Amino acid sequence: MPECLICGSSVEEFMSFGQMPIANAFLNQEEFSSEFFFELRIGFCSRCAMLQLTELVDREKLFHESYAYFSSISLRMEAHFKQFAESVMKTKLDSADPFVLEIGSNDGIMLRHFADRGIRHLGVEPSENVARAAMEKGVNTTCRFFDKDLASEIRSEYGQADAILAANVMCHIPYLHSVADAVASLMKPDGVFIFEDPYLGDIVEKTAYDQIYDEHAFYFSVSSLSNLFGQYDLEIVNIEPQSVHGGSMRYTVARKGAVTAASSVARQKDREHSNGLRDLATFHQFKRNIETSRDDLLKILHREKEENRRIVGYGATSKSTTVLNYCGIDNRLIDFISDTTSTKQGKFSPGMHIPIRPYEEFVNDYPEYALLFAWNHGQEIMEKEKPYSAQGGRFIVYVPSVKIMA
Ligand code: DWN
Ligand code: SAH
Repeated sequence: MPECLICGSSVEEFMSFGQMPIANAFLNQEEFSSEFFFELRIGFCSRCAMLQLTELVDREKLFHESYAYFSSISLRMEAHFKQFAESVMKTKLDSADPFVLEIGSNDGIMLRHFADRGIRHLGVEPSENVARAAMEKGVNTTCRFFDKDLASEIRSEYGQADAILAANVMCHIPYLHSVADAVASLMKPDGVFIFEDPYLGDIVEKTAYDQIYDEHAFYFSVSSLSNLFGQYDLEIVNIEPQSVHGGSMRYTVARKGAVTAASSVARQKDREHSNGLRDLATFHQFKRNIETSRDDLLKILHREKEENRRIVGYGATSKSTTVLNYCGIDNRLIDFISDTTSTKQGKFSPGMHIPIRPYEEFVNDYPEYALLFAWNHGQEIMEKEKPYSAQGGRFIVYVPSVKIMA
């Protein structure tokens, strides 16, 4: 049995999604024959309640000079991170010359607000292309992977941080012990570490199995994270559910005893207990729900294709790589996937090799159906696509359940 990356106990591997390519490795035709595959497998540690991948891909294969995801692709995410930054500025930066560190700062979507106000900051971002985009916005960025060694270099150069921030990156780092240790040494005695990631409760409840792909080594709950931080004299002192990315949780971590933890933290842990998020049986049921979701989706796609309806994918998300490859959806079912990211356009989807086309091709020749891979941006997209719906276009969605929507 594989060992838990957090507590070393045995992990019960309850599901394989089969051979998978790298979720964000959009490719050209010449690269088809050398495409990299691994087995996407997932397991649950009953001892510390951590859901995790049991086969990991080297980080250099995932995060590099041509990383496909630019955070600033969504207006809603821009607004979300502006609010996040403003709440930190308002409540956590009352020292004389505060210093803010962000792990996984991508194209500067959050840190630019600190840069604009002249606040001392540093982004740690290993993917060079997105780091460059941040630097072009005036965001001070170091192009490295965050770990304990880098943290001690940062501490010598900048001193300890008032606030360490991270969004959708903690769950990407398999060596979380090094990160927790680094946070403990980099944070001021009264500093905070605030981070958010997709929440396990939402993933299970909504059968959002497409959150499972190579970059996401972990699927956090308050219970599993409390166990980790407890080992570094840190504790979760607040939690704030967020609606982004299909349901996320924002955690505020402080040194043990520095702040009184909000009662919502213990309450959420109790809720997780009663909702079965600490029980292996829940994940066996999750697997059955995933299989049903796949079967229901394939039924609709085949039925509509037999009626000669055109189906186009909407949003070449990382998540779509899991859905397409696990369900075996190829170019016979979907004509192309529309995406607004210029670096994805003209390429093909990992594994299934469906063409990625500019958004204008969707608008210029509306299909009967749009399979909504970017379902987590559903509200923003439905709003933008009123003209598509008005002329009879329909969305096929699969989270939280498979259905056709206007
Ligand atoms: O955790 C991660 C999250 C934060 O971002 C990373 N591991 C990678 C990435 O995941 P993703 O690729 O699933 O993220 P999104 O935000 O769901 O991607 C949306 C995609 O859809 C982008 O390629 C842009 C595209 N899009 C579009 O074509 N039209 C998005 C919107 C809002 C649109 O209107
Ligand atoms: N924070 C952004 C980006 C999330 S995508 C947002 O929420 O939109 C994950 C980002 O983390 C990528 O830009 C990736 O290059 C970066 N990353 C991955 N591993 C990392 C590590 N060990 N240290 C710092 N950043 C990392």
